[in-house]
Amino acid sequence: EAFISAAILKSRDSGDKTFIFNHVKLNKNKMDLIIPHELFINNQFVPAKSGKSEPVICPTDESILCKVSSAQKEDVDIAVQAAKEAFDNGDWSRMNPRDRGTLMFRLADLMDQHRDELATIESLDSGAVYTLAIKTHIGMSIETWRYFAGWTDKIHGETIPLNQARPNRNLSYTKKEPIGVCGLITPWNYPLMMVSWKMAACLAAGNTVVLKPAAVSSLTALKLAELSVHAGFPPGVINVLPGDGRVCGQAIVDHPDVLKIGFTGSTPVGQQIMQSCATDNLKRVSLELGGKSPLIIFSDCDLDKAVRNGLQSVFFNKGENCISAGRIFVEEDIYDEFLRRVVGEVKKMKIGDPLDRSVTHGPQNHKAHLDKLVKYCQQGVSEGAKLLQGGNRIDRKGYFMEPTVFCDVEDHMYIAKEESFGPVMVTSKFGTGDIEGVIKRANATQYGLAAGVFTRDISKALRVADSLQAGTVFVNTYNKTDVAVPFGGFKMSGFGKDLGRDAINEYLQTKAVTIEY
Ligand code: TAP
Repeated sequence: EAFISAAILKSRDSGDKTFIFNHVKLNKNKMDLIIPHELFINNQFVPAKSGKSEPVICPTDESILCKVSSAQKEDVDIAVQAAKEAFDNGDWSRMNPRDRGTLMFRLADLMDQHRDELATIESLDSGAVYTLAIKTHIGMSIETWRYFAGWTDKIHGETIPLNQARPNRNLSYTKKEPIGVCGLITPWNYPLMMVSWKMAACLAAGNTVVLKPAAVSSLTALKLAELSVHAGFPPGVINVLPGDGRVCGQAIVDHPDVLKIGFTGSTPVGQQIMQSCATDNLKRVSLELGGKSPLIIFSDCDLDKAVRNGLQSVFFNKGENCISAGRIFVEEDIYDEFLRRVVGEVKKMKIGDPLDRSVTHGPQNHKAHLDKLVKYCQQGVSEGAKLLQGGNRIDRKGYFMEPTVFCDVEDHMYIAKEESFGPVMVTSKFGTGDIEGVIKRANATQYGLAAGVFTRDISKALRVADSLQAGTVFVNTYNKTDVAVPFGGFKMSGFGKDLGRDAINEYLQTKAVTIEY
């Protein structure tokens, strides 16, 4: 049972402030962890008004790490009020954009100083392998804050020439203004990174935030909130409400003072959110949703590279990766060789405690997800797909799933159409030279998040990249995302971009001012 107490922490930034909050103290991974576990509103950690809290389960050993307060509608009302006050009347709204950037840089520096602690918490909470958590979950989060901090003083409009109706002259100019209180709702696969992708862009644009992280993995979002106080963010700018999506998430989506929703999650929940946004106050909305990304491997590729990337395209972060290659199409003449090599590599994967530096495959995020994956594999088998490797829960404590490889998967099968969001490779072959045929099959999905192609023929690669209906296309690589490159889907994978310059525009509105003189 975790130790819970009120504590006084010296501000690690200035040394002269104290910040008092309830927290859980754990010693894991040879370090002391300070984990806030209450709602974060107006720069204070507070329990839910109802007193409700939910246990946080460690997927590695199924132990309870701590209990986290669970926000209800009444807590949402208080947090939105705080965010509105900060936007309308607080220091944030009066701040020079460059000072806003300075705060964000300072937060990034604090995250960097706490990188090991954040990565350990992420690993315990989500099952992410520690080495990956350091580099990607936390590392890319830090880069994201720095990238968007750099945008704060580069947000500006245009001057537009008008017809000069004599005797008067006219001038129009545009301004890019923040929208107001934004509700951000995020999933559990890269908990801190999904939060950072949205929140950094949203704050850089000058908005204030009410965030609902995924209920099952909310600890690093709360740690970020703690660090934001040390960084010096004014009260009400960042509010973090762990809680149930149907209760807390829906209350944010329905709130009349929230003017924009940034959502990452499943397509059905995204559709529900868009409907709610339309019926209430016509909120703006950006949706990063599910995917079933095709990866096409031609026989003229660098096969070593294709095997390496093919494995990463599926098993990276135990498959809990929105751009994970949901279908791999391999040209007939290298199909058997590709599968032989892939299965050989999968057998070598080290499965175990994600805090062990030599482990490459940790537990799935939570039990319900693991159960879904096992059923997904059973359905693949029952429909006649050939199971080459894995397919079952591993017989040990924790939510471990065998890395799985299916072959000879036909287009009509469930596993060819639906996302697993887990470590399940779904492979099919295509006829030698049938470029048009494989493009058609790759595009025959409701989703359009990402896609990939491997070939040494650059013209073929670019022609295929042009034809793939996806927001991100990788050529001779996979999973290579960067904070400066816009990220987001086509079709039912949603709309609106995270990352890059495009993401800033998701959180701005354009005002045109016309003057006669
Ligand atoms: P969801 O079940 O859709 O949950 C996402 C978030 O929405 C969670 O915080 C959830 O709360 C909340 N939510 C649920 N119902 C809601 C409602 N009625 N109103 C407001 N919020 C609500 O997805 P998930 O299972 O966490 O994540 C997996 C899915 O996310 C996959 O389909 C994956 O492809 C997608 N994903 C996409 C991307 C991008 S960038 N496109 C990135 C990562 C993941 P709870 O905590 O209660 O569940």
